[in-house]
Amino acid sequence: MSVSDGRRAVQLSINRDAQEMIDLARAEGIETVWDRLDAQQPQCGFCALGVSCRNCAMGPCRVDPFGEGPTKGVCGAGADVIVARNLGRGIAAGASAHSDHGRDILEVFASTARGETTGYRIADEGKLRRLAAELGVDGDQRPAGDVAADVADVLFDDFGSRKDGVSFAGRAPAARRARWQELGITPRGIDRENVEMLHRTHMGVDNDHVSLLLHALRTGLSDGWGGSMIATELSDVLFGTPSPVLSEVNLGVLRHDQVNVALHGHNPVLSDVIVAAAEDPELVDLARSYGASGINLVGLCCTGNELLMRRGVPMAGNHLMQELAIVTGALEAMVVDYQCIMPSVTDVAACYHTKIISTSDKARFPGATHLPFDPRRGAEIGREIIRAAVEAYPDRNPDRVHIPVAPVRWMGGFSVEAILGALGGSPEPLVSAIASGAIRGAVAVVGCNNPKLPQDYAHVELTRQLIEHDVLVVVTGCAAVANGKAGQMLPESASMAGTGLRGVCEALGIPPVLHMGSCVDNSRVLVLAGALADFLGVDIDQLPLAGAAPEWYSEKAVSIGAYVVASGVTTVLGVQPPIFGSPRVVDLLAGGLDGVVGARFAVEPDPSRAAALIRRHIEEKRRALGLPFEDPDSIAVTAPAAPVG
Ligand code: BF8
Ligand code: SF4
Repeated sequence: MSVSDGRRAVQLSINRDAQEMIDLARAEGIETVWDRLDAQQPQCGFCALGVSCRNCAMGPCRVDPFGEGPTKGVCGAGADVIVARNLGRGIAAGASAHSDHGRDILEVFASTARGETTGYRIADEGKLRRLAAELGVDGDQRPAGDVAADVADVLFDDFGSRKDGVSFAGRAPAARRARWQELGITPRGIDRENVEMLHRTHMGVDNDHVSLLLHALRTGLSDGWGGSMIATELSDVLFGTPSPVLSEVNLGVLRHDQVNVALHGHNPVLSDVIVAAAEDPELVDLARSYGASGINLVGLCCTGNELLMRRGVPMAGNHLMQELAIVTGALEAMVVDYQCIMPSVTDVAACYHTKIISTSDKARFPGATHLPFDPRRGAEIGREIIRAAVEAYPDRNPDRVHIPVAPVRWMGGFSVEAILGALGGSPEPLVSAIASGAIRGAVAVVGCNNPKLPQDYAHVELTRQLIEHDVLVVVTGCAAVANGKAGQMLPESASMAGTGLRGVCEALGIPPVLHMGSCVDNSRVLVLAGALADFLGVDIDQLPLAGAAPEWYSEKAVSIGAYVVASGVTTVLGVQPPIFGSPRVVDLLAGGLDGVVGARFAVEPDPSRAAALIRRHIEEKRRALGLPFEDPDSIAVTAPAAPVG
């Protein structure tokens, strides 16, 4: 095992919990993601530029964007086609991941409607009936189960090929829908767009990079306004629509004296029944019989966000904390569903008493205990999992337990319903605060951690500078967890904001950084943007909004970027996507797209520069809307609070 200590822990993460655990892992000879990144150096330059292709057996091929080597693959594809095809396939993988998660929720929802599940119920009947009305299902005077069954039928059709548009695309402003129609990128069916992306990228199908990229946007839209939105909306109906909730975050949420169970992954269908099982008196008594004072559930990544949003479950950490949570020696079990779960967790767990419990037949982990999820036995499986975790407690070695820090308080639960609720039921107060300039605009800071960057630095610094300059920030996914750890997500964090934003937050009792949920919940951001645009009678691209994915790593994040931009919100990426082997693709995504969908991508790894770029963009939008604006050219790059390391 190669355990590199080339870079000091303080260079790898801005958080003390991560730094201490990285040092401990090194001392114990346990390999982590940073060691493996070092071992991969130098990473392939062709792949980094997006100009390698292995789509067929005449290849693999790579083309030389500098013209010194071959400029065409064996089939004749040049850099433009290869880069666009690779990007399209990445977007299809990301959109498929989100949308298959959406389908899983839909299946449990449909089974619950038919009374076939245990441990599930319709938690938000009001939302169910609102969805029914929106989808043209008769929701009045009928039992909730019947309404839910009909809603499920309508949404199952969104996955197929029978429709001209997925149901929730109707939520986008009329001007946006007209633009999609004109461009031929209205998402028709969720599976259809993804399959068509794979078809088009087979050798010898779509050989035009512009056409490929447009379909890539359509594929992304089938995620944002399709699969992800279905996941969010039905999770709200099944598990409750989030409302503001206080909780705690970082590795300090683990308890010395309790059975600690981390729920990791993305899908709340199982984790929700586990929450109930952890309160089962028989299992709590079993934990006590082993000398523990109770059962402590904590979240990781997006399953953690789902549980925080609806249940206030504490959050152990984001993406780069999954191995380090095990290194605390305090984790009895890590229950995993799917997505973003490193294959290495079983290797790290093998060094401790920690059980990895896999729960999805789609996501198997050699070395894990597999307790597959079945909604008909939901409650029973939840108890089996908690029992397995409790039974690992006697094997814990107290001498190896190291819980590095005290937790930080944070607030989650800002669904669109909760935000509108805080505003008194209408977007009007937010719109007037933006119109007056008290709030300059709003930015969604989203996405992952990436070991190529110091963990959380870009999230926290970008957010710090935006709120300081009166830009409201909404967050999801691992970005949210970063901001939470930095203490930016409490009502009292309003003191970190500029005078205008601070005043609004204090008046409403909300943080300047609003947690909108997991990554599929970026669909909430779309709904909010659509509601603001509708309220003003404009299209989304006219609003003073932006997106940022400062530390993204996953294909899902690329899909999110695609649908956010295609919905009219310019987005800044902090990690370079593999497109720079084709100047034409770069020109289109970072420039030409503005004339097509009214938004574009930018790449800026430095958070201070990214903040300046976003603020200039927001002021441009304000100017175009006839609102008071600051001269964009006068906005300078601000020094960071404290450089990392
Ligand atoms: O879906 S932010 S690292 S955990 S991909 Fe993954 Fe990225 Fe985290 Fe959630 Ni989203
Ligand atoms: Fe090479 Fe073309 Fe096959 Fe890709 S599709 S591997 S570029 S021959």
